[in-house]
Parts: sequence; structure tokens; C-alpha cells
Amino acid sequence: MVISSIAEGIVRTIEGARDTVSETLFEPVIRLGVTGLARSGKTVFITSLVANLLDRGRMPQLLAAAEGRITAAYLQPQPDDTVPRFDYEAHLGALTAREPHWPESTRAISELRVSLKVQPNGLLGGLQGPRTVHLDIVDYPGEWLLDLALLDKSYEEWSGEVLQRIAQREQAQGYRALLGETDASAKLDEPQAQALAARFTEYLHAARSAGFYDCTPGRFLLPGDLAGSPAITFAPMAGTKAAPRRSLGREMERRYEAYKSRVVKPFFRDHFARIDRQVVLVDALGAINSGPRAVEDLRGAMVDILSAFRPGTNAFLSRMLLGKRVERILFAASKADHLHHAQHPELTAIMEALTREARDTAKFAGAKTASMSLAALRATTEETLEHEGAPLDCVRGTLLDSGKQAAFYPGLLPKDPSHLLGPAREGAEAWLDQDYEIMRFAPAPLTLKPGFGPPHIRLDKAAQFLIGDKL
Ligand SMILES: Nc1nc2c(ncn2[C@@H]2O[C@H](COP(=O)(O)OP(=O)(O)OP(=O)(O)O)[C@@H](O)[C@H]2O)c(=O)[nH]1
Ligand SMILES: [Mg+2]
Repeated sequence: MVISSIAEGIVRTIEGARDTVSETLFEPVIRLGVTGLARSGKTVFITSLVANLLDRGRMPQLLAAAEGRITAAYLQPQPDDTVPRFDYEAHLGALTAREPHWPESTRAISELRVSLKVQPNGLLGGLQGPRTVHLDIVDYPGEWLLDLALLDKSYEEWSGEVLQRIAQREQAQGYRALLGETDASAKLDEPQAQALAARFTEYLHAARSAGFYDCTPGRFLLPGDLAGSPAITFAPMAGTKAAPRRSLGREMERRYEAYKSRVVKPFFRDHFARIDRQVVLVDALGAINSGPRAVEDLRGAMVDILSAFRPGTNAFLSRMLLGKRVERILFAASKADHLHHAQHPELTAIMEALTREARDTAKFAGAKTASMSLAALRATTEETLEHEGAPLDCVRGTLLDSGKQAAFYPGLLPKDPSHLLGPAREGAEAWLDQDYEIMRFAPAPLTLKPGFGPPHIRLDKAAQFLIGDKL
């Protein structure tokens, strides 16, 4: 245990050193992590960001672009041979097709390198030639960050917590019933282990659809190429401590430990530990639309997700990072084009309130943070209609379900975010004084002028915060 941890630390130092010497000096590399819970908008964000970096006509708030100092931008082979490439062309193809559609759900890690040729500014700017800055964008599920908490828990502790949490949940009925018929100290029987894992995974899916976010282990929902492997064929059980060798309970414990060391740790070591800048996308509007329970659950998930960015919360991670930290974190409420811009400040305030607890506990030790509302791909236009003698700020777009055009008013967000977060925390079943309804819009057909990327809201401002200082 100790030896492997030390070795992990050494690998990290050597890798860090290589980055610093060969690349940072001559051609700086920025590793930008893009994360968020499922369907939060990661794929659309990266696709539109890259398209708008390649064609910068809509990026006035990215200063280097506005000053004309980015002389070229191009895609390059990524540095990591074992990580799937982010399928930029397919995703952009979906968004810009004659009948545009949203890209497929991705659910695993992927990476893309964009290289920018930048003319330095300032006094020496005119004397030096352009430099190349590489931007490595890494897309990974926010659910994977939730697994960090498992590293500090034994199988017994984890099982205890999960069983307590699901004792009252109707989605877990099937799993509880099966567990009731199972003896942890009986001899291991593989079909039985598989049945338990399958039933537990069903519970996780049902809980996720019902709006619960505390659905770990993360790979049970998003198994990728781990599907069917022993490392994700386990489930929480009580009374395993006293179980004899070769029993079902002992094997469950062993697989849980394998999940931690073979799945969770490598992700943090090989990917998370190397990130310099991070954007966390949050579908706050979607949660508000689902009701108070979803909002409260989202808040809880944010606390857990963001704990990965607080150095010191986890001993393994601190060793891995060796003092390196994410320098900037952007919290972005995505899909803001569902809302007239007059309400964007309220959405940003809700986003800030949702992440406040996580920030207050540690301030992310030195990382610069910002919150904003953005739309990576703007699917609507704004319109002010008259309703019962008063103006009503609406958005217009093509409804995804019917294909019909409609103007739409989603409801009035409160000026004070606690008017939403308070009832959510107190367990309200529904919003009292407002109804919120968020329609799903289809992406609008695009005719892009040369030099212009897809339309967005504040993507340039987000880019300026995330990488502007390095250009
Ligand atoms: N109107 C609007 N909808 C968006 C925007 N970004 C994302 N969406 C919607 O959100 C859905 C999910 O977006 P993705 O980018 O696929 O989200 P993801 O986080 O990559 O999702 P997974 O890969 O499933 O985890 C899309 O299918 C769209 O319906 C946006 O900027 N505007
Ligand atoms: Mg995706």
C-alpha cells in the first residue's frame, strides 16, 4: 500500500518534470478539464468552443482574439495515445447539419488538442515572433469525481452508508428484497454476485432518473469498457466483516477494493492530477424545472464533486498532486439560452449559491474561481411579448418534440437565490409561488459566414477567464 503510493508519487513527479522542461518552456500546454453531471452540456460546450477558436468572429471578449493576436488555430494529434479522441467532427456535423440535431451522449473520457499561434503582446510583442500554445481539452463525467470519496472508505463503511441511504427509497425496493434473501457468509456463487450487482445497478439508474445525484460508484452508471468486469460486479452488503474466506461477502469486499485501486485511482492519477484549468457545467435550469428535490440533490452533488478540487480533503489525491493545483475553476450554468438575458443575473446568482458551500469550506486554496451563465450553442432568439397588458421577456425557438416554432416564457427566477434553495433544503415537494417550465429546443439551422463559429452566449467570456491570461 505504502510502496505503491510512493511509486505513484514518483511517476507524477517525473511526468511533471517532463512537462515543465520540454513543453512549458517552448510551447506551453494548457490542460483544460471540462466536466459536469450527465447531460450538463459538456459535449456541446467543447464542440462550440473549438469551432469558435478555429473561427474567432464571435469571440470579441477573448482579448487575444479581439486584438488580432491569434494568427492561426488548428487541430493537432493529442499527446495521450490511450485516451479516445473527442469526436469533434461528428459532434459539429450534428450541430451544423441541414437538419441540426444535438450530439449523442458520450459518457466517457475523451481529449482533443487545439493549437494556437499567438503573437505576444506588450513591450516585446513586436520583437518576438509568434508562439504556439497548445490547449488540451479533456471531457470527463462529473460522476467520476464523486468516486473520490470511496477512497477513504472501507467496504464496510461504504456499505453501511449506502444501505442506510437507500433504506427508504422506493427505487431500491428490488435490491433490498434480493439482499434480504442473500447470505453474505455463504460460499461465493458468481451468478448470485452478478444478480446483486445488476439489481443494484438498476437501483442506481432508477435513482438517477428520479433526480438523485448520489449515485456512486460512478462507473456502474457509465461502465464504458468495464462493462461485465469483476471490478464493477459488486454491491453493498451488511455483515461481511465476519464472513469467512471465499464467501460472497469477502469477494464483494475484494472487488470494491479493486474498483478503488484499478478504476478510481488511475483516473485521478492519469487525468485529474494533470488538469490546469477547469470548467464545471451545471444544468441549474433543468434542476429547477424538475423541482425542489432535484435542486437540493444537485447542491449536495456539487459539494461532493467540488471536494475533489480542495487540496487536503483526500490523502491519496494530495500525494498525487504534490502541491500542484487547478489554477482556475469556472462554474457555468449551461443552456442559458432557455432564458431571456434579463434573467441571466438571477441564474448566475443561483449557480453561485449552489456552489457556495463548497467554496466557503476551503476557497479552493488559491484557485481563481468565477461563475457565469452561458449557452455554448444558442438555439433561441429573444422576444418581448405583451401579456395581460404587461411586457413579458420570452425566448423563441424550435421545440425538440414537435418541431414547431414557439415563443416561450419559462417563469420568473427570484432575485434572491435563497427563495429557491431554502425550500429545496427544507424538503418542499413543489415550488410555492412560481411554476418553472423549461422547453427543450432543437438547435437552430445555421448559415455561418466565413470566419464565424456557431452562435453562443458568453462562450468568449468563459474562454477569456479560462485561458486568456496564457495567450
Ligand atoms: N438550448 C441549449 N441546449 C443545450 C446547450 N448545450 C446543451 N444543451 C442540451 O443539453 C443536452 C446535453 O448536452 P451534451 O453537450 O450532450 O451534454 P453532456 O454533458 O456531454 O452529456 P453526456 O455526454 O450524456 O454526459 C443536449 O442534447 C441539448 O439538448 C445549449 O447551449 N443550448
Ligand atoms: Mg457528452
